[in-house]
Amino acid sequence: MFLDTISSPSDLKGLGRAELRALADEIRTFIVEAVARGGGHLGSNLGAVELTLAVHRVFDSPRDPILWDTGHQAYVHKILTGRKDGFETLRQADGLSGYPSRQESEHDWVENSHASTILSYAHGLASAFDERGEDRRVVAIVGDGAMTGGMAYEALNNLGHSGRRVLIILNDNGRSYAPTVSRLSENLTMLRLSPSWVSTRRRIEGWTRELPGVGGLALSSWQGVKAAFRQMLEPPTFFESLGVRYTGPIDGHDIGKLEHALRNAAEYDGPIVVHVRTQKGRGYAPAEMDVEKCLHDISSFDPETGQPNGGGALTYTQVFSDTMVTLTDEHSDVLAITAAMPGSTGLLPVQERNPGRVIDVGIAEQHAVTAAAGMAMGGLRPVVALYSTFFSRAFDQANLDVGLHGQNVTFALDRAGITGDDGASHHGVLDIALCLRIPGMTVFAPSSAGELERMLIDAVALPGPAVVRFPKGAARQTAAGAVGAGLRSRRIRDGADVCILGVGKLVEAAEQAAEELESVGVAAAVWDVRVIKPLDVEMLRAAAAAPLVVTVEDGVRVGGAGSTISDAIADLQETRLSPPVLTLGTPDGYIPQAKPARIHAELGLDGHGIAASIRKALGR
Ligand SMILES: Cc1ncc(C[n+]2csc(CCOP(=O)(O)OP(=O)(O)O)c2C)c(N)n1
Repeated sequence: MFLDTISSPSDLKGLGRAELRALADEIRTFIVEAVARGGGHLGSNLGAVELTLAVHRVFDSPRDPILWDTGHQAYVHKILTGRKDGFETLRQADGLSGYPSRQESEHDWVENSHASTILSYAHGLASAFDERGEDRRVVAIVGDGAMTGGMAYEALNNLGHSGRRVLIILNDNGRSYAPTVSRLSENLTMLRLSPSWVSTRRRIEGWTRELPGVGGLALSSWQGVKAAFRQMLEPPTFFESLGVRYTGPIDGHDIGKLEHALRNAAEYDGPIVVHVRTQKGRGYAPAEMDVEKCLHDISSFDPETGQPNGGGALTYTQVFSDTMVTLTDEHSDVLAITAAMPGSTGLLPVQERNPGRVIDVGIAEQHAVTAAAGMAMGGLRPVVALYSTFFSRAFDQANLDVGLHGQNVTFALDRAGITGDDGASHHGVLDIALCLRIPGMTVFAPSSAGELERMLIDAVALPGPAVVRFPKGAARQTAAGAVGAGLRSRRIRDGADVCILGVGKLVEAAEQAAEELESVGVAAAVWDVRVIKPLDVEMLRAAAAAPLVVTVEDGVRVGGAGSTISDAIADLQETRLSPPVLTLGTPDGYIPQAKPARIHAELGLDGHGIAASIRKALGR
C-alpha cells in the first residue's frame, strides 16, 4: 500500500507516474470505505484525487496556503497531510472534521463551509504576503458550483484590479449539488467538450496577425469568426476582461498534465485561473451513475452497491416536498426557489410534477431572496427553500428587500437547529434570532409533520413575509387533534407549578421534561409556541400567571424566542408582577460536530436536562 507510506506532502515528491496512479486508486477505495461507514461528502472528493496530488507535489504547503472553497472536497488533502487515521472518526464527536479545520492541521487555513468565499480569503492572504515581502504562492481551489456565488465575482473583480498573485484552480465538474446552473458554467462545459479550442484559437490568432499584407484584414474577418464562436470564447474572455489570466482546460485526472499546467501558472506574476475539468464521483460506479448528485453527500451506505443503509422514516424535508407539490398543484402563483440544492431541499418532485415551478438560481442565496421579492411584487407567491445556516447570508435581503417592502415571500428553512455531523458552520441556530429582528415577519416553528404542512399552507396565504423553520431528519408524527390553527399557540397540558413553552423540535423534549417532573411531584403546563412572532397573547397571559416560566428552543438563547417571550410577558399591561422566566437555548459560541441528540443532552436541551434546570430553579 502506497497510502501507508504517505504522512505528509513531502512523501509524494519522489513518486513516479505509475506509483501516483496506484496511489490515486488506493485513495479512492479508502474514501469510499470511510464515507460508507458514517456518511460524508463522496462525489466531490473522488473527483479531486489527482488534482489534490498534483497540487501537493507542485506547491509547498503550508508555506504556500492551499485553500479549498466550501471545503467539502478536502478529504484527499487531509489524507495527504497526515490525517488518514482520523477517518475512523470522520464527522463524529471529537473526531475528524468533514471540512478543513484549523485546529486539526497547519495545512488548513479556512474552515468556513459556506460556498464562494475562497477567492476573497486568497486575495487577503496574497495582499498580506505582498505587504510583508513574503514570497509565497496562494492557491485557491474553487468549483464551478461555487463560481455561481456572488462573492466569487466580487473577489475576481478585485483580484484582477489589484494584480495580486493568486493561483485559482477552477475545478469544473459541471455540477454543484445538482448540474450547475450558470451561463459561465454552460460555456465552461463547451470548452470541456472542445478542450483544444483555446490553444487553437491562440495559435490561429498569432499566425493571422503575422500574415504579410493581409494580417490586419484577416484579423478583422477573424473577429467575425470569433463572434460566431462567442459562446465558446466566453470563459477565457470573461476572466481576462477582469484582469485574471486564463489557462486551460486541463484534464483533471492526468497528473502529469496537471503538474505541468500548475508549474507554468505558478510562474505568472498576477492572478491566474487554471481551468481543470474533472468528473464528479470518478472511479466509483454508483457515484458516476447518479445522474442528479453524483453522490455529492450521503449517509452511511453499502460500498458494494452505493445504496444508503437504513432510512425509511418520514422526514420533515419529505413533508415540505409533499406540501409544495399540493400547493403548486392548487395555486398557479406559487413557486419555489432553491439556491443550488433542488434535491436536498425536496424540490425535485415539485419540479417533476409542475415543471417550471422550481427555479434554481445557483449558490446565490442573496439573489434568491431579492428575486423572490421581485416575484412577489409581480404577483407571484414564492417559497424560498434554504437550509437555515445559509439563510444567514441573505439576512439583509430578507430584512430590506422582502421585509421593508412587506412582500409575500415564504422562507422554508430546512435543517434548522442543531444539525450534527457537519459541525459549527452548519448548525441552524441563528434563524430565529435573525428573523425576529425583521419587522412584519411571521415566524413559524412546527413541532410535527402535520404542523409543518399546516404552517406552510398558512405562511403562503399570509399577505406579508413569513418563515417556517424545521429540523433535519425524521418528522415527529402528529397525534390526533394536535395541529394548531392560524397564529395561535397550542396548550398541550396543564400544571400549576411551572409553565414550559416549547419551540419546534423541542416541544417533544418539553413534554418529556413534564413527564419526568410529574414523577417527582412537580406539575408542569406545556405549550407548543408554534408561532414565535407575533406571539399569542393567550399563551403569554397563561404563562404570566404561572410561578415560573421556562422557554426551550434549539436556537441561540441570546435574542431568541425565549428572550422575546420574556420581554413580552414583562410588557403585558395587566400583570403587576412578572414571573421569573428561565430561557433555555443554544449558547453564544460555535458548537462542534456530534449527533444532535448528544449535543442537545450536553446543552441541557433534552427532556432530562430541561427537567433538571426546572428542578434547580424551583429548588425541588
Ligand atoms: C452558501 C452556500 N450555499 C449552499 C451550500 C451547499 N453546498 C455545498 S457544496 C455545494 C455545491 C458545490 O459545487 P462545486 O463548488 O462545483 O463543488 P463540487 O462539489 O461540484 O466539487 C453546495 C450547493 C453551501 N455550502 N454554501
